[in-house]
Amino acid sequence: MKNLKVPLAIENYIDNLHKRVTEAPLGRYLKDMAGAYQDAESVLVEDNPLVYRFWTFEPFPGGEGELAFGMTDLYPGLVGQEYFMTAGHFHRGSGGEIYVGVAGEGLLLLLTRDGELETRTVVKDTLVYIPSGWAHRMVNIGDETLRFTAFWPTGIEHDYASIRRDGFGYRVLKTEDGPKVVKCK
Ligand code: S6P
Ligand code: ZN
Repeated sequence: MKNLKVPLAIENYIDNLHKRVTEAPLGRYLKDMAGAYQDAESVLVEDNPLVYRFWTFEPFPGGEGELAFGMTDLYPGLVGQEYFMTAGHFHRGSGGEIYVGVAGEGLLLLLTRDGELETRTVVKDTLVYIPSGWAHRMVNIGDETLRFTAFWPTGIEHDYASIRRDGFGYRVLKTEDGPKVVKCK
């Protein structure tokens, strides 16, 4: 068997995945992604909240056809009317991904480079297939931490720059009638 530095089995993986992947999770604070929100500056005057943390595991060496995986904890919160969300990214070139909801309630935004949008609600045990070519951003529309696991091909590059530059085209706002997806002007 190839000597991949990857655990072949993780028992009770929801509780243990984060202990078996990157030693320290990556934390994204509001300041790291201020441009993603319409009204980050007014929050940053007072506070710089931790929006989410994520752990990733890339098998090493990760030859073609291997899989990377990870887990994200996206905290509940608002920036103005906008829910806490991930930065979101495209995969450069080709490469799909699978998200599986573990806890909480999320809305996954999927976007093509032509601006076509799809949304899917993600709760515990929801599996979403993210086709190659679609950017993905998770939004926490619930009151508790949204936890999801992700599986994607090794060797792909994450393109954050496109979303940072062009935005996602849509915002998810908290309203009296629940979450509302609005097109950015
Ligand atoms: C990687 C996968 C996730 C995200 C994580 C954080 O392909 O989509 O592990 O990296 O949810 O989101 P983002 O947009 O900051 O990478
Ligand atoms: Zn991805």
